Amino acid sequence: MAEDDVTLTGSIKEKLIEAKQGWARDGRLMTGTMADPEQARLPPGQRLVRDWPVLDLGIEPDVTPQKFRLDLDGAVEHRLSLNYDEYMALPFTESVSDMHCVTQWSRYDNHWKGVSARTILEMVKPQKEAKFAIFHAVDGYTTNIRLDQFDQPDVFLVHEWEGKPINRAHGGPVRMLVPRLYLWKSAKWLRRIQFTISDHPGFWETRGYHNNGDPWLEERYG
Ligand SMILES: Nc1nc2c(c(=O)[nH]1)N[C@H]1C(S)=C(S)[C@@H](COP(=O)(O)O)O[C@H]1N2
Ligand SMILES: [Mo]
Repeated sequence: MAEDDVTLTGSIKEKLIEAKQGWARDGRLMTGTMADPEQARLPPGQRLVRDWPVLDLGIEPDVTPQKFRLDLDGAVEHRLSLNYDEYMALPFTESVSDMHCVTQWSRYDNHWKGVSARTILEMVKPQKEAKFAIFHAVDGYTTNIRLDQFDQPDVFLVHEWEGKPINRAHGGPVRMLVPRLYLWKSAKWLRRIQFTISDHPGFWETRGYHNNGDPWLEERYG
């Protein structure tokens, strides 16, 4: 696996992970309200920030273009394994979307550039039985969404934010962006998208976070 030779710095924030699991158990940050995304741009319990905070498990992999690899596999007709140049040769789309983190910050009007999920789907052609997309990252992080949530016009593999390459702390060179779900569903340092028939709850989903993560339904913990 390519991640074996990627430099990892820092150490896993065990204390932070335990604290967040505790919050999930206690239902911390829950307002108990719901909102309609058509009516309310800011989901319940969220507050706006101007800067983009960094959140991770304490390890920030140094994925250079030379070490970059992206595997698209699982229940698909065409498996693909792309290096950096092959990724950069894919058709790019620009988009603007809001992001919402379960730790209660939201940031509006982020400008992204990347490859749309629908372009990926056209290339790999999931089998009829495929129902989930599982994101795997270089730091070992995983997260899961349903295939119908992946197959949306605002879902992207992104490599630019506000006109600049996404930096290492935010998951560069390439991360996921699933803007209508809490940001923990948007894997940084994307290494693999696995299309599966059965669900595979990921890092936070198996530590008390909600399996779906819709901010307007306040699906923080589940
Ligand atoms: N690979 C990886 N992706 C990840 C994480 C992580 O620890 N590793 N953390 C998730 C969580 S909990 C959040 S809130 C967002 C934070 O993204 P940001 O640091 O760019 O704000 O990344 C998500 N994607
Ligand atoms: Mo998070």
